[in-house]
Amino acid sequence: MSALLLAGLLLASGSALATQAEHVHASHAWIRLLPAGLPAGGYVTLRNDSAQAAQLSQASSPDYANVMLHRSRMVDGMSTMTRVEHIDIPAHGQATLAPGGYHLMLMKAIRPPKAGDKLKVILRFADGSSLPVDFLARPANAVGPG
Ligand SMILES: [Cu+2]
Repeated sequence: MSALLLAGLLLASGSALATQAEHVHASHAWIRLLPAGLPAGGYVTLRNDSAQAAQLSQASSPDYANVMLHRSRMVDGMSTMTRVEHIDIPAHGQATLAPGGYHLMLMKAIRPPKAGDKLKVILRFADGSSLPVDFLARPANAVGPG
């Protein structure tokens, strides 16, 4: 087998084995800070450029003791939120984490963050791969990434 052919085979198998984290691209990542140590909401758009669905299964941050995946929804006219096990990112599609829907719930800040800070969140996918993302901290009255 020629060296060139071998290199081609290795490249082909490499792309087939690409992790979910390599296929998912994060944008518009921001955190809404709330006063008095209340949990902060983390929001981000996750775009999947793969032909395979990806699944966000966990998140953590060096700046918060605990990060959970949550979903807000209206039940009988009241906004409630529940913990979810995972958030699907369809093949060639995206998942939008935004106020009123899916979000990261960041609890117990290790140092009190302030607006303008960049906070690192590590997103972990169903295949075990992980993607570090910088989130911009915004004040309580913010409605978007600014
Ligand atoms: Cu929540």
